[in-house]
This record gives sequence, C-alpha cells and structure tokens, in this order.
Amino acid sequence: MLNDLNQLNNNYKQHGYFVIRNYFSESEIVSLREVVLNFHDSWKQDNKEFYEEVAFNSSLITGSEYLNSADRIKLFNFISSTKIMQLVDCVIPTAAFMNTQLFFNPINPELKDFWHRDCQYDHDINIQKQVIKQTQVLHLRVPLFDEPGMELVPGTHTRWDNEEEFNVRQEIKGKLSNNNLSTGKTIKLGAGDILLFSADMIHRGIYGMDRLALDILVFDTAGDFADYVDDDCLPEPAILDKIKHPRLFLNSINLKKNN
Ligand SMILES: O=C(O)CCC(=O)C(=O)O
Repeated sequence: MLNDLNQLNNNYKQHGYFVIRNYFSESEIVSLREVVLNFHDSWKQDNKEFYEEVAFNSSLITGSEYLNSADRIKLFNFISSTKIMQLVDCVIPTAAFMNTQLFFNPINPELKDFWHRDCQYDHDINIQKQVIKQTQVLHLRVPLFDEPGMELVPGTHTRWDNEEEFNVRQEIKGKLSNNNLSTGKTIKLGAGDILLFSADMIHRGIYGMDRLALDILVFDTAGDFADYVDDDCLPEPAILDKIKHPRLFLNSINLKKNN
C-alpha cells in the first residue's frame, strides 16, 4: 500500500488529482447514501424555492440542522475513517476538516455546468495567481450513484490559465463559462469510486444521470482557512467521544480555538 500511496502523491503533485475505482464496498455506499439522503430530503423541503430555481449543491451536511445525532456520528466516522484519512494524509499530512458539500442536478434547465477555480470567489486575479502556488484545499468526491463525473484541467492546481481557459472562466472575448475547453479531461465516476482533486485547479462538475455526490473539503493547517469552518459542522464533545479517529476534526477545533 505504501508504494501505492507514493504513486497517488506523485499523481496529485503532477496533475492535481487522482481517482481510485471501487474504493468503497457496496455496503459502505448504501449506509452513507442512507444518511446523505436523510439530509437531502429535509434540506430540499426546507429550501424549496432555492432548490427549484438556482441550486446545484447544498453544504454543511455534518451540521445539526437536518441530521440527527446518530446520522451525524455515522457521517463523521465515514469522513475520518482510515480509508479516507490515508488518502488525505498522503497529500496533506496535517489536514483539518473544512466542510462538506452535496452536488446534484439543478432543476432549472438554464443552469449549465461551469468552469471555475474555487479560489476565484474569494480573490481577484493577482491573488489567485499566488494562491495556486500556496497551500491548497482538497475536495474528496464520493459519488453516491453513478454519474457523468467531473471535468478537470490537469496541472492547473499549480499553473495559471492559458488564454482559452482564462477567457472561458472569466466569460470574456465572447466565451461562456460552460464552453468546452480543449485541455479538459473528463473523469466519469461510479458509486464506490473516490476522486481527490485540488479545489483551486480549473474544474467543473458534469450535470446528468442521477448524480448525488458528497464532497469532503479539507485544508492544510498551515494555511489560513480556519474562518471557513462552521462551528456547527464540527462534532461537539458528546459526539466527539463516539468518533473513532477524530484527528481531522480536532485539528479544526484547535485551529479555531487559537484563531
Ligand atoms: O459538481 C459540481 O456541480 C461542481 C463541483 C465543484 O465545483 C466542486 O466540487 O468544487
């Protein structure tokens, strides 16, 4: 396994992502799907208008608003399981939990899948150029059903956009953010697979099929991301006691304490 982890680390360093097929068993996915669907059903009822008009994802899945304690414990244990942590550790040995997101097909047919870097929503162009050279945020995508997957531009976790990519991402010079990119690589995903990728590389989710994908977001404790962590999404002491390997959450709790 050590050699495999070194290989995964090399893949991440070079391309900004790696995918492992059939990483989870059928029963692991069935049990995760049950918890996530409990969240999704309540969330949809509570956010009807948003869901029907503009949404393509929800977030804060581990929070206390929609899931009961038993489901939260299951989800926290999945996120910090040895299987997930060995992948996180091989890219960022000192990672902390940031958040979770759930990606689904938008109801509104006018919403198109769009290219972006996550950091573009927080920083202007000059800062984005610096951010991709610094510590990064990772997404671990766990598809709960087979889905068209993601399109990624390999290598853009550390390199800046070429002209085509920039024009599309910024929607300038007659381009739209859902135009095809000649550098894009499609990674089709099935239930049981896991895709780890840099949040700051150029990417887009591909809408279609019955997609429902849980994304776990983690960051390097060396980076300045503690403000992105919502207290309610972290395990409180009574729940913490029931998490087998709480290191990922303890790192976030400690960072927030010292912030
Ligand atoms: O799947 C999607 O719709 C978008 C995914 C994405 O942008 C992300 O995971 O950061």
